[in-house]
Amino acid sequence: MNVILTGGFLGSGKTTLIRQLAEYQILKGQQVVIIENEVGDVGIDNQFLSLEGFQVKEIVGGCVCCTLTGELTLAVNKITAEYHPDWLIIEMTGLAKPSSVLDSLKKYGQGIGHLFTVIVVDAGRWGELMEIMPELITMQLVEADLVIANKIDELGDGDGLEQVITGIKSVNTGAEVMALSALGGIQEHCLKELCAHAICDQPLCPAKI
Ligand SMILES: Nc1nc2c(ncn2[C@@H]2O[C@H](COP(=O)(O)OP(=O)(O)OP(=O)(O)O)[C@@H](O)[C@H]2O)c(=O)[nH]1
Ligand SMILES: [Mg+2]
Repeated sequence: MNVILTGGFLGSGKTTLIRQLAEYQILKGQQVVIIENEVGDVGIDNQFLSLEGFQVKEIVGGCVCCTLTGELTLAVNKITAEYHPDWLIIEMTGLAKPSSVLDSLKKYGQGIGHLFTVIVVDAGRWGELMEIMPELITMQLVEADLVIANKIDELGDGDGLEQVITGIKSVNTGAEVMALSALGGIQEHCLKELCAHAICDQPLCPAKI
């Protein structure tokens, strides 16, 4: 089971990405389970995704990066034992810091092949968010294997795409950056590349599925 841990600030486009990613993997004949974590007692994203036919497990009422880290590990191990899917996609809350989740999954997660971290950035609000909450955005970005610079359709007069990419690279030199607009539909070659990266220990390896 390969795990894609997805993070990024509130409203950056995590669910919009995950919906298309899971759909692509299922079309390729692979089994996918999604874990949705939401701070409130009622999960919205998981309800929509379940209605759309995806296999979704919800963890609500707290954040998997702090109070509910144990719950996440238990859920992952249960999914491994019961379904053993090809892919497990985890959506963290927008305020989650991925490092503790990664530590916990690496120590206690069972049946995990590759563990790949994708951080989604709202490119249209890059300058604003880096000004208002640089610590959180930085803590998310430093753990990324791949950064999705999303909402490039919303790049306005402020930051240009080059500035956003340079900013991301200055925080995490090792991460790949993919710029796109998830709302308009992610191109298949991007989804293919993302999946290939997720199961490859080398950066920029050729697509495998
Ligand atoms: N303009 C634009 N809007 C987008 C894009 N991707 C997502 N959105 C919109 O941004 C809003 C938030 O998207 P979500 O996918 O729910 O974001 P999220 O990161 O899962 O949000 P939370 O789970 O609440 O943190 C929705 O209204 C999406 O339709 C994009 O590429 N461009
Ligand atoms: Mg979401």
